[in-house]
Amino acid sequence: MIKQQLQLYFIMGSVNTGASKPLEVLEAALQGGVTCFQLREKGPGALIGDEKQAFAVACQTLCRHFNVPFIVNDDVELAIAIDADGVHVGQDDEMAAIVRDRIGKDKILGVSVHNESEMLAAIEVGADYVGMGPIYATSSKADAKPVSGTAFIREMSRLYPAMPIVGIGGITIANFKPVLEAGASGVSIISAIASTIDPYIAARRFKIALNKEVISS
Ligand code: FQP
Ligand code: MG
Repeated sequence: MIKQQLQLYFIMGSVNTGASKPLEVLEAALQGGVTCFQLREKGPGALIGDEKQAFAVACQTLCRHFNVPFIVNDDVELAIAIDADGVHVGQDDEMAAIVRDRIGKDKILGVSVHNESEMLAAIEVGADYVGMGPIYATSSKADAKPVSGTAFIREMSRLYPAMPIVGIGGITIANFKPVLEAGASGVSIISAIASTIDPYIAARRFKIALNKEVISS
């Protein structure tokens, strides 16, 4: 179930959409077939406080309409306040074990991992999926770690096949295949959907290409 939902995991904040309106971009991406959404409202110019919460609720409403899980990045407080479907945390955020306690076992918990000990810790806290990256060079995260490639996905998916993996960082329609071949259930996309002229077309193209991969594998 969660593995299918990770297939085309769209991530966006109000600062990732250039001249386009964020909610219009999200709606287009949902129409194009993204299977999960993470609100990542951070970086210069990001909304805060009540404005962030109102934007989050608007995104959540759109996601509900398309039956797509709505995940909040970093901000556990906000996720609980608006009853989001889940939270994604990295190693520098609130500890995953505490987040799991706060959100309960029925919510989706995603954790970023970069090595096997972080992977084991994520399994132990009952993470529903792990994010791995940056697979390729990315411009969406100023403090991104060095590019990891797909080797770590390959290794972890072999050792821990029950834990769903999503690849993130610099993924495009031209380079996503090795991520799935390495064992990821899906790919996370920011720019290649949010920063394009037509996010509907971008999402649709990903969707069609991903479905082809599933059939041929
Ligand atoms: N994987 C994923 C997901 N989502 C993310 N936001 C990250 C990794 C990165 O805390 P983190 O998480 O290292 O950085 P930031 O909070 O700046 O995004 F798997 F969902 F694709
Ligand atoms: Mg984080």
